[in-house]
Amino acid sequence: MSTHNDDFPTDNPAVVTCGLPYANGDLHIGHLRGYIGADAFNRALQTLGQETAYVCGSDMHGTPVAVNAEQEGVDPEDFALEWHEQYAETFPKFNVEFDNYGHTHDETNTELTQEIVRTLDEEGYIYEKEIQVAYDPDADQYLPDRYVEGTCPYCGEKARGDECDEGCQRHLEPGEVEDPTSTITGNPAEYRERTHKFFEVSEFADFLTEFLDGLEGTSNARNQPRQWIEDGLQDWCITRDMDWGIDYPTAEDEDESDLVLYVWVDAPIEYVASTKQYSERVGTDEYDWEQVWTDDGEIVHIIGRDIIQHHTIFWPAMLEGAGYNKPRGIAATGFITINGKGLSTSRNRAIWAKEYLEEGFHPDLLRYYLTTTGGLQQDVDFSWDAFQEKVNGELVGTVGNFWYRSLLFAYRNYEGTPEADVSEEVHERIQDAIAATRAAVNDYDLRGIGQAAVELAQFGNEYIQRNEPWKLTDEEPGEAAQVIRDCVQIAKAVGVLLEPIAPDKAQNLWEQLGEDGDVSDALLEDALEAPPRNFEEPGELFEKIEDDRVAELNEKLAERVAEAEDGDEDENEETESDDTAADESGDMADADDLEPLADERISFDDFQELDIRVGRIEAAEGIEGADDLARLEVDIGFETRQIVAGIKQLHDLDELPGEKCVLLANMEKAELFGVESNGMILAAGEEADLLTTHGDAEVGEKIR
Ligand code: B3M
Ligand code: ZN
Repeated sequence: MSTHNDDFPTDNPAVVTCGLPYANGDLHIGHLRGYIGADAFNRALQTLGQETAYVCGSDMHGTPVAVNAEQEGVDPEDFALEWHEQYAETFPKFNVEFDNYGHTHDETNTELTQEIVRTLDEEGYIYEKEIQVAYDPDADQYLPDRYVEGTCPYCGEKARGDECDEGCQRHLEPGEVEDPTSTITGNPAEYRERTHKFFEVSEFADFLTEFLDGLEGTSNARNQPRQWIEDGLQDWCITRDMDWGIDYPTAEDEDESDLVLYVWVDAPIEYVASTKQYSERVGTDEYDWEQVWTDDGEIVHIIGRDIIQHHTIFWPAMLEGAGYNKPRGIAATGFITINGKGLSTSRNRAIWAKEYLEEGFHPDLLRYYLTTTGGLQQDVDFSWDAFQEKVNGELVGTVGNFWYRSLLFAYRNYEGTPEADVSEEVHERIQDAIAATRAAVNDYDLRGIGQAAVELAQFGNEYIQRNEPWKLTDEEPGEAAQVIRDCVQIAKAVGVLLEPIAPDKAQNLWEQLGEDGDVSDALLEDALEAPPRNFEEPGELFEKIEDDRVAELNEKLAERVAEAEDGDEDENEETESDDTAADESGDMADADDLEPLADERISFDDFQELDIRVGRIEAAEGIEGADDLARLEVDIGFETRQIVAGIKQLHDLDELPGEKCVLLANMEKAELFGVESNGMILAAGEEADLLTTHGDAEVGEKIR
């Protein structure tokens, strides 16, 4: 990872933020994935001893809110506030604990936004330009952003207003959407000339290139923007013809502007405003927002992958232009699917926050599932079956089982922690787990954090099994005490390490061990501190999810999706993307979008000429200087091949080693960016979905 930074923990205060949810609808698993991930990451930073604040707020403005409020016939402010309050109540139920949760329409954000825009203006980064703006004559209304739909000029996918949400994910400027129609009346839009304000993003190309060189976080967020800079940066229209939003700031002697700021101006500023509110509440001695944002703070943004451009281009340019500090790390989450199919709120194929809680599942189970399957960057598929398997296997079977048997044994035989020293072996094993956690945090590797804890519990189970203390209590009481002393220490360490992911469960364990205070205040090193001498009889902390429960949940979900489909039949197929840290992706390409089938037939002999083999990826790394290319080492049985593939942006390269793949072994050799490619990996579609085998085909076997 390219970084010029000192490792966490540093002496500077940090702030962790999460993309602001639009205050316009129910929260679901796609949202939760981001907020839980960021919360866990923030907690993990704290276990390293990093001073941090975790802040966020509701995104109240823009057409995503205005359009929905209008549909319900309510005032956008009332509409957004109601959702805001609901979000503020819901997050803590998932142990997502923001130090401050504000909203973009509050005074702090309004003032700060206007101040920042004024500064950008004074610094000469804002200019006026006449542009063509879409207008609906029947509705007698301009059509900013989501009021207009059409075709993306870059990739030809259907786009709505300001985003190519189903295609290339680019931000689209006003007037860029081709064949625009009004979403209010369905009429083709007219164009009218209007004067708007522009922010000179193009001035920041060199700054942004350097900024990206030092940026930490996930590879998607660090790499994608390079391409956009290479393609040439456009200036950014920062005003809109609508009432709902923050007014464009004018000088005292000027008339009030009839333009509001584009939602993407004031939304990220809420990161700063929310930090400021936190600082004001606890006092600047305790946490100084100005130090963080203008001096030497460590700023980490966790976002959805559909808003990378806003956070790696517009936002740092704004911060630089206005004299603020820039983010140290940006992590962007991947796709989320439900039973292998794209999450879709309109099709009711989603797991809703409310529903999960009503089903009575503990929040830490979902936290565990989402963070250990998805980390910060990887795609997540949720199914109740996989959820059950993970909970029953890892939480009940490994962690819970180890905790319970260790503490119960200790309680029954010693009324608590036996009087003995922790063995060298166990001390070192815990130290290794601490080191693994520390490294994972610095790599923005949330899965690694969970893994360090669970693997330690696994070690604990093996340790008991291997030492069989139950056989020792009578004959070798000293040895038995030693083994159980070790187990109690491992149990405590697993609790400390698992706290970022399962904070309630870790706290329960903490209390069972007779510890005072909060495990969330513990540092990683505390995993090595002895627990109190005495504790009470422990209870089990995790409960198995039964099969009939899963069957019932599957049925409910299937019914719901079917109902939504029935209701949809007469209507035009509507695909919906989400306004959240989540991404939605359908699993079936539209037949219109598919490449036509080839007319010409080939002979079997022709096919035989293709030497297609099963391989296993052994190593994968990005090729320096090439935006899309990765260098892979692929074992094909006889030998290991070096292959160059255009998958750098599309896959998490760290995830590939160990994966089976399919490759064309007798492809002509080629050299790309000075690296020889000896074969070709087969993949499907724009996202380069890698082909693999599903049975037990061995590496090297031929495909026929
Ligand atoms: N409100 C939601 C989204 O596009 C948007 C995020 C703002 S973050 C500053 O994911
Ligand atoms: Zn596009």
